[in-house]
Amino acid sequence: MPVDFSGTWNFVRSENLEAYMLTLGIDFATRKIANMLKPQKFIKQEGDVFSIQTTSTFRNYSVKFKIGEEFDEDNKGLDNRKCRSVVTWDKDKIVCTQNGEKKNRGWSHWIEGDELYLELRCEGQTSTQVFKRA
Ligand code: ECB
Repeated sequence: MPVDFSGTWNFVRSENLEAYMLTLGIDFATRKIANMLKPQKFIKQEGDVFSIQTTSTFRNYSVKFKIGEEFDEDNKGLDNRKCRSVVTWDKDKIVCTQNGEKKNRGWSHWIEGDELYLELRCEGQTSTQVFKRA
């Protein structure tokens, strides 16, 4: 059975978000707020077409993509940089490469039990977020 990321996922914990945000040049006040958030993820997966909505009390962020198809991403409400992004499968992980001004930028999602993992990468920094099925 192929992995299905669809569902509602509630934030459990994160690691190293501060360092990740620093690499993106997020200002002090925004980092303080962002570090307090417990975002929710709403993922819809239909074959190789995904929509991922991240919501929080502060800001929301949505992205839609098809595996293997490059798309323009504006990161609006995050660091607001524009990227040319593409998501591919790596076994049971989805791996996003965000090509743009920042080197080695991207993220991966995978599932372990009833937990959803998100690894956010930028330059030398990696931040991990863990969510649980609602
Ligand atoms: C949308 C909730 C977080 C809002 C934080 C606001 C400002 C901080 C600015 C930049 C920090 C970068 C990331 C915060 C962490 C996660 C936001 C969504 C990351 C993302 O791109 O998720 C992917 C994979 O699920 C789908 O877009």
